[in-house]
Amino acid sequence: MSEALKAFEDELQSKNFKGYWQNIQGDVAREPVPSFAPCFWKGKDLFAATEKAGEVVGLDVSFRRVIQLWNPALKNGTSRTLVLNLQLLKPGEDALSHRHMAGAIRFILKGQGTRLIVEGESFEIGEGDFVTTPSWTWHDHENHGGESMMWLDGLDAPLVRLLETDFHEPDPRKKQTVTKPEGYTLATVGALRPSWMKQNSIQPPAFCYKWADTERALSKVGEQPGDPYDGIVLDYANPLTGGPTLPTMACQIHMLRGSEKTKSHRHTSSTIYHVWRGGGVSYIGDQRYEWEQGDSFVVPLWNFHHHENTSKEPAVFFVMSDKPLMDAIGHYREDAKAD
Ligand code: GTQ
Repeated sequence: MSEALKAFEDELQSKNFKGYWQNIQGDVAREPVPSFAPCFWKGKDLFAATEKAGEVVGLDVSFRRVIQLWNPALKNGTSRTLVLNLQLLKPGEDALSHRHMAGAIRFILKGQGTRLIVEGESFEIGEGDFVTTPSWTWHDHENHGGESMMWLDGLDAPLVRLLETDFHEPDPRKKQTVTKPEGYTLATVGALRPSWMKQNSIQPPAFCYKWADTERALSKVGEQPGDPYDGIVLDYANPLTGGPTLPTMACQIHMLRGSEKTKSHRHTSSTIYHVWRGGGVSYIGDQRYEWEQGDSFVVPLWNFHHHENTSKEPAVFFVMSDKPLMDAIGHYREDAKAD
């Protein structure tokens, strides 16, 4: 570099300018290179850590007793936009009410007898149920049953951190008063709806999707070809619009039939998988991961991936991705690997 150019660049910098030529890459073809790698978390380790947290971490120390799946390449989160956590609530415990800009979902892994209260409605939850707490909705959890409860929390907190829109408010009431009758939302946002009710057009109403319904749907459609890349896929749809679960995340159930092997593809959304049932193997980029029930892994954007159910029994994933974000800004691209 000439002395004159160096002096010019220094002068630019002193005035908070930068010459475009100072960018490292030239006018060359490029495609996404994620800053984070695929990562895999063993369920046995996650459950052991969470149980240990149950012994040594009280709700006075942590208002949510949560172990986060921390991708080592990122400063926070499981992917650039989403985080998957495991939460434990012991019998007799209340996780107090608050609300935050981050939208959240729960997928219940273990236990019965807990209630999630969201925006004045109490949802009774059990294994396999899926509940949304959209952005800025009051939510508290109470375990008045006899069993410890564990559920996956999925949040768009890393995205919120990136956008710096992190409003957070503890509820002065500590716990919400239940103001809506049992089954209220189910009865008001389905195919039959009170015509005067105006709903938020961006955020869906908080909703509980029961495992029995998921299982029934899987059994009704499980003989169909499904998706060549993901097997049988059920969307947890926004109950009002049929759109994605939340504006920032799409949650799904994927089922691979016995011995099913999917084709390989890649896309600009990043996907987090949790193995809910079964065992098999996934290939992500140049990594190979063998999985069993309880394991989790993340597929960063633009990594080719495919899955293989190595047993004769169905395998089921709980899945969340940031595809709605990519769709909203026209950045979604998908590419199949040539056979
Ligand atoms: O939505 O209550 O896993 O505030 C971590 C922090 C869940 C929640 C977590 C939270 C929540």
